[in-house]
Amino acid sequence: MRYLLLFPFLFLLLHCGGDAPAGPPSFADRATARIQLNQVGYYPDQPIRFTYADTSYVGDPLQFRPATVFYVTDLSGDSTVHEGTLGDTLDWRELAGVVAQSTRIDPLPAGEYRIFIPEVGYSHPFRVAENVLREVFVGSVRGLYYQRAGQALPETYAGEYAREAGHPDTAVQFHPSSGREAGKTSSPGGWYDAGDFNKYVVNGAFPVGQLLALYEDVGDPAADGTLNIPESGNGRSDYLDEIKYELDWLLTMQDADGGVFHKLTTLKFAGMVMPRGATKPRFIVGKSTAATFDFAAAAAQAARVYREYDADYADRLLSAARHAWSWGIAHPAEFFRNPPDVSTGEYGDDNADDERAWAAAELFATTGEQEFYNDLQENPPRVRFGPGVGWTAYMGNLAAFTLLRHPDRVPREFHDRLRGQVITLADSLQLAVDGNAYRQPITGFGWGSNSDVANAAMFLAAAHRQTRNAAYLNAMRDCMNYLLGHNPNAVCYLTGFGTRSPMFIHHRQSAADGIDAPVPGLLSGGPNERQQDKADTRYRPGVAPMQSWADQTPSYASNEICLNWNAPLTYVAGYLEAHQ
Ligand code: G3I
Ligand code: 9MR
Repeated sequence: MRYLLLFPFLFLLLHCGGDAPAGPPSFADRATARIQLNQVGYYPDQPIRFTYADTSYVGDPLQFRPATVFYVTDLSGDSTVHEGTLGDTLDWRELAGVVAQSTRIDPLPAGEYRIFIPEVGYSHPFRVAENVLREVFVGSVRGLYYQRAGQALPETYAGEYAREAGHPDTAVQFHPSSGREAGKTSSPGGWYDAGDFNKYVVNGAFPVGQLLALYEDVGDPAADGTLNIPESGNGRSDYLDEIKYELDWLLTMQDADGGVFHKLTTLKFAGMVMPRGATKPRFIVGKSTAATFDFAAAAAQAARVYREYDADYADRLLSAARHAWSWGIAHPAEFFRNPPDVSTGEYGDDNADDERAWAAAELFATTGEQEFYNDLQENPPRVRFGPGVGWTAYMGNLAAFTLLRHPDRVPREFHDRLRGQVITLADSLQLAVDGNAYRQPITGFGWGSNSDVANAAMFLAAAHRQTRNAAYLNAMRDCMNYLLGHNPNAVCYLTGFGTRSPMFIHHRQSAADGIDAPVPGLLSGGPNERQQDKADTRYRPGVAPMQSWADQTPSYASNEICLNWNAPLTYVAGYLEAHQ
């Protein structure tokens, strides 16, 4: 124990030579990336899991020197509240690029702490508290507010990230691929998709569905006045107010025949400028089966959720959903590909079965009508998970989640079949979390891999809703630990949270606003072993899949932000907050 009283100064001597400077160590430059943990915090009943790893990427992990003892100190590092021995040495080089010791500590009392390992250093601080993810939830929803197109963000709501409006989108040209004669239309509002200024129906409706699922699963997670957005104080849920900003835009993308246009974009990506500075002409491009069914699904789901918020609005949404459904079943194979003169995001998908199942499920849950149930029998939801399943196929899971949410409507045999599929897949995800490096569920890291982790956690929530099995909730918490800092990059991937978070996201406003810190509450895409942006990005040579991430603005393949990456994070944080 005597060692503990001296260790801050011994640590400094060991690592800084000469006389230890007076006073406690300044931690800003003392926290080491070699001790990795959730940099935001843990619930009072949640074990603390941290990993000590050799992250000297260019070094040889086999030179890793295992440590034996660790100490939990208070925030100052001056006093010890717990000590223990580290876990066995694990060879995680193939997936995570490290040799490491992963250690579990029993839950700690509420407070602020650090981990100290002699000869290694201190971890970033972390909290133990009730509602420890509330700020992450609020921040992640506010991240969507910062994505509002066509609206100035005043300082009252956006603080230092206040900006002028860009992209009014009130005179948008029809591209020939839309099927409409040359002309213009008004399609204002909605959220920018990601680091770019474009708006895509597939990736607008999908995150809306995930966000509305949280409302259906836990109730209103952000009541009036809790998000500090312009609608705060209007007597309605701030959460639904914010989502309505996207829904209102989606409604403008429906054609007179019920079909839904695929996207609203410039012909090419804009430069890294502020919204106000991006003035190239914008076009309504394409009209697709996937966009139409995704729109039908989100609108039908919203018709349920907004019923009390605004009955007329709910009726309008349901009518639009029905109209879109009719067009979709009449045009089942209108698959989108960028026209030759368009090079913005594609969100192309040559299989609309998942989107159709999602639309049928939401329309059946909202209306109870046999047509939609019959279609589900012909095209049952495909319950599945894997790297990259996100915007291309996660809709099958959303369909299952919705049908399980309505046992009153769904015949028992169908309900129980879906329930069994969800629980079986959730069990495999939970086992993966228990067995994988850094206790997260994936072994393939593609574009937006952080959303794969969050989507897996959302899937675990669906099984938890059916069984109340705490193991699923614990696995969700492990996924959140990974996203918030328990990873080989030792980074909290949500901008503005934790101690070490992305500073150079691929996000035009953040790159152009003259403010060092990026817009907060945006989830970086995460490690991507394919490195599609390697012509513009300096990845560390030979990095393992889980390390293949670069905090560099040009890295759109690992460090962009995107609506369908924030949405599952929002869901998981909101669900965990509601089930502490
Ligand atoms: O579908 C295959 C799957 O079968 C395979 O197992 C998997 C292996 O990783 O790859 C899957 O295809 C990937 C596809 O996304 C679907 O996940 C492609 O490799 C991958 O290149 C593709 O990346 C997409 C990227 O655009 C390029 O098209 C991302 O998912 C998508 O999030 C991203 O979206 C962009 C928008 O276009 C523009 N706005 C920014 C946004 C985020 O970067
Ligand atoms: O900024 C664009 C980002 O939103 C897309 O996800 C990405 C892939 O489609 O493309 C980015 O734009 C880059 C383009 O693809 C290549 N030249 C540089 C552009 C800005 O980084």
